[in-house]
Amino acid sequence: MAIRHYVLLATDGFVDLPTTPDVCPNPSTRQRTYIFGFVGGLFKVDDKVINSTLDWTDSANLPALLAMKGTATLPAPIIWAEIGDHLYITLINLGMAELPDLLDFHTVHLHGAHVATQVDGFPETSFGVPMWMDTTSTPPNATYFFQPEHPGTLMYHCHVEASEHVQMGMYGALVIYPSIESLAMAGITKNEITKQWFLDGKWQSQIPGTATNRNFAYNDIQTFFDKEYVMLLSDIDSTWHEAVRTQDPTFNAVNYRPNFWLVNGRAFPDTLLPHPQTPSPGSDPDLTQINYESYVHIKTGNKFLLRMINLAYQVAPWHIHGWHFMVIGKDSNPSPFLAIAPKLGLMPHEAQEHGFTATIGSGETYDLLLTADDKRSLYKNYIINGQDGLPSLCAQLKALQSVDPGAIFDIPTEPVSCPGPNTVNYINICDGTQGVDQFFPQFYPMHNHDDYKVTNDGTYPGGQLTYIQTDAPEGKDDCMEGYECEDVDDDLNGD
Ligand SMILES: [Cu+2]
Repeated sequence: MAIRHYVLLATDGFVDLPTTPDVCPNPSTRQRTYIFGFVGGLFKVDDKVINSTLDWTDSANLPALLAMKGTATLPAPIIWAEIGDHLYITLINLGMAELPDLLDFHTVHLHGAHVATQVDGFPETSFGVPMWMDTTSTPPNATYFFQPEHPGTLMYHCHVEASEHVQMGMYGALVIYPSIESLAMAGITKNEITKQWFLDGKWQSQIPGTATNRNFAYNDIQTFFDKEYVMLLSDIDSTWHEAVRTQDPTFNAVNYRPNFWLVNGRAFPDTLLPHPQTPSPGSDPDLTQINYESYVHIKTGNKFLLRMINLAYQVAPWHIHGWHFMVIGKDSNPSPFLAIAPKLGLMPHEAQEHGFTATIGSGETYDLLLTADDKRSLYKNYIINGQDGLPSLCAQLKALQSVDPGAIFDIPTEPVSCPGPNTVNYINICDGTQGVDQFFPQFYPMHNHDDYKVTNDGTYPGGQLTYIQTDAPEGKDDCMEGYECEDVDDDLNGD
């Protein structure tokens, strides 16, 4: 159990949205869009100060806090905690750099949290935090408190004039992990000496010794994941944003017509770039636990969790290529099938909710678990050698390339560095220039299946689209015949 204390500062800022599909777009082609948002982040964990600048009670910090006015980010910082933690969020209202006369209150509503109404952040039934006017003294503030009882994926947003403040960008992800204690109550334990995980005393060899309680989405052994990604969806009507910036009273919110669709605050192709809010590696694990990266990068065999959050004003049919997902939770409740299947003696694939498109309404969250199954046993022979009288796909691609070199697309590999990102295409991979396997990496898109939302103001591709890069299985890069290598893993079933 920890006391985790965040400080959020409400203010405004701008985002530069891409208008072309170039992976490293020219700054001159970007559309500058006005936003509201929160800055700040984790202040303290117990007595350990993470970011001393956020100590608003220290008058020496007042200039630095004031300098954050106008620096709003999209989305707001991720907030996370574990079951049993005391989560505190102090809100300070910096006011708007662009609109100094806008004296709106702000709040923090922890969407989906079982909190008392006093700290629910709905101003009409509680309170708002007024703007910091006398900047020679410490800012007015209020501290919200949340005692998380259930793991899961939630969100937070300002609830003042929510139609406008949410659209303007005052939102972020809220993630609650199981604790060691909550896992133990579900029979899930780890021997810290042998680094083995157990369920009701039975060794779970599929869970690596490096896993922690934060590799589980819920208090259920089936919710283990190797990697996790937040996919926070939102949309923007840039006409509305401009009307707020110019304080044009003629804009009517019921005429909402979005023209940009975002994943973690960015539209494709920015979704492939390193997220500006990700701390540098090696910094405090309290800061690096989870981030807003949206280019999913995994190894074959990994289990990866997509924490889908919809803060858009439109329903998002989220479609994932490559594999079917398993719905392990919705709105921070574990899927009932997780408990039912073992009782009926069924395997997960026999009694779980699976799919390839999740329809996510505004204010909903879904926890989608995927396993990057190895496709080599079914597909590699055809692609490399040809089969059933058909020539290899590699030979077909070379024929296409000779007709039009542009027909073979260069795919930016993660992490994408600009300018001059590394790219591969399937001619390179067929030629074995990516290692001896001739099959990896693989790339799968995932996107909003209202495909006009895979545009930036009508220009395709853009919007709510990102990729999953899948590399060869761990430690088997030099494995010539992949499916034979997989058999080695299958021997480790722990029985
Ligand atoms: Cu607000």
